Amino acid sequence: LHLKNETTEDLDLSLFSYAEFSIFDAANDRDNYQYTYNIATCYKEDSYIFHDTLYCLYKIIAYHCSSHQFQGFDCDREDFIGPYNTEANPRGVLAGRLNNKNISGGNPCGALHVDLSLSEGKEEDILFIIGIEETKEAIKKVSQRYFSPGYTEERLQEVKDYWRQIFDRFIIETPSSEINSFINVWNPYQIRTTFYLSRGASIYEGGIRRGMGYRDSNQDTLGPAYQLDDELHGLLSELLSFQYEDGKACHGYFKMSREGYGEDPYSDDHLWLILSITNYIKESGDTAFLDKKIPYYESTKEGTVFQHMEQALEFSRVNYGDHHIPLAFHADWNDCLNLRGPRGKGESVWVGFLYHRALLEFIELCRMTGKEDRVKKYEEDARKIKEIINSHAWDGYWYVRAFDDNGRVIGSNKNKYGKIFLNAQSWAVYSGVASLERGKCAMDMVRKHCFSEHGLALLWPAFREYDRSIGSITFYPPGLKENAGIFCHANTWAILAECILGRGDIAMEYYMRLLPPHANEIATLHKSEPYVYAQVIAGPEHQDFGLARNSWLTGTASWMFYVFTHYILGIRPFYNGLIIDPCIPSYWEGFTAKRQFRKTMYTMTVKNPEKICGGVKTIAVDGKVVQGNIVPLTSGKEVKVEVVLGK
Ligand code: IFM
Repeated sequence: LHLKNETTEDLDLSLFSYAEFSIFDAANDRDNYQYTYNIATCYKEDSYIFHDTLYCLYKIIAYHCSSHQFQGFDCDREDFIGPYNTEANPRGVLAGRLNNKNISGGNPCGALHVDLSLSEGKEEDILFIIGIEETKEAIKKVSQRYFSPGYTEERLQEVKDYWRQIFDRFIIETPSSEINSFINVWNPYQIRTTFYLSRGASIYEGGIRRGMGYRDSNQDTLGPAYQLDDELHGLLSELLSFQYEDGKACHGYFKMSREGYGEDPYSDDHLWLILSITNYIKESGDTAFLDKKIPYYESTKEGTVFQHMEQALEFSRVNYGDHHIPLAFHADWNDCLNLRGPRGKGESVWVGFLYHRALLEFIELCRMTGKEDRVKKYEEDARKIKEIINSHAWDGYWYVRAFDDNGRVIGSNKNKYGKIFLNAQSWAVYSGVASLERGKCAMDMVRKHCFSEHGLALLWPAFREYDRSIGSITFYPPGLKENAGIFCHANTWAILAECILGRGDIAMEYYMRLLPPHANEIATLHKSEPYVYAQVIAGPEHQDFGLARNSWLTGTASWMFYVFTHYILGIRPFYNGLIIDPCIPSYWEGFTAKRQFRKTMYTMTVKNPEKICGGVKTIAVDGKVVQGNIVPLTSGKEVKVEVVLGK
């Protein structure tokens, strides 16, 4: 804490610190009071508060201390906060004195009372430390180090430098200052968080409930791939080790116990592997990863990464329903579309799109890594699923979303509720299944039925009656979450689809609706933090239309970064170079970007003299014009790229 007395008087101040301790298992602390209230130990010894409950089992001591001598302390939350009070008006602070009482049993905390005189114009640093170590000797050593002059500032500088070198890997300057600050700082910070935590632990997510989500973690690698090298390799290897021999994957897993869950498969989990692995190889050039051997989850058998990928595709190839569309199983990306039914025949058109996209990525990978012999087979699989979807799933103006166990269509104009689903249109385009004509028509219908001032609703109209054969989506209130909420994650794919269609103005409009700083203007309605993405915003059919919920751990973060940088700016790592293919709003005059790719830093200037959305006219690399729109790989440390858009 840095204090400066800017008043014209000398001040006598009382400072209070407060840290709640967990008894090594926060969930148990919260719901097993008969135990936790009778086991806590917390006490003052020398100038420390120690909390060593269960030291015998875990050999960990938590502590709290200050660089300044303290006049008083509390070790029990009830003592410090006081009956009927909260952290907003703690009894200890109101009374100006603490109880100086050790506890044996109770609700452990560390609170310190430091008195400080600060004369006019003076400033002073006060350090409060909370930490854990194995022994009291270690605690003393560590804390004394932090108390030595300059040490803490140096450590803080290290943290700042650490983030600076991450942010410096991708710095942009566009005509929008909000976008610049978001892409240069906030979005990279959030995608790092989701990379580590998946949908595990946050104020909205109980870590022990879900652990690492399988589909989630795969998607969480897409955005931050440019920031991570070994760690990305590590996470992908871990994900592959939670895949079964037949190709399906666990739905989630716990890192420390290595337990996976979800034997009853979801229809999409395994397919995301193809997208995450190909993205990793394009970014890193690490084709050797394909030969790495990794065991399957339920057996001692190992397969190479390439074999794991083939197995994933195989699972979707052989598990199809009456229309030859992939089986829906328990659910697909939409956890709440539960279509399997008693016959197990529900089909997911959306998984068909994901499967087709995965096939295209895999075919490209085979071509670029000398595995030409595999190409024909997968091209044939891709041709088949594309044809099947186009003949069974086109509804006239858009693609349907699924078929239930009885073959009833979902996401059709014939339905009363859920006539059109956003994902079925955006993925029709992204997957490469839709023709340009159908793709444009489907996305126009999205604009007509799902678009709103706060973003795109996941479907229209919301379900208003419980329907067992469609699943839990039908019991959410209309406009919330998967039942026609503005699911931010799914909005990213609409932006992507619009870029593929070349409609940069629409893509930017959708992007800006969800950009968190935009929420500053509607803060009292939106309620979520204006510097992170939230999972969902209440949709137009809900009374709180515009209210955001579940910020931080959402796939929106990774995909937004990916879509903005790969598709709007159009800077896409590829196996043999950096693709430049912007799809920007026509009113932008251009932008600049500094982007690390492999070992090289690319400084790019993109000019848009004709005020168009996309289409590269010329690219010059270090002053030399190159053909096409791929900046070739180089061993150089820095490369200058000048791009002019034009017809
Ligand atoms: O796709 C899921 C995700 O895995 C967890 N949150 C909800 C999403 C949509 O159902």
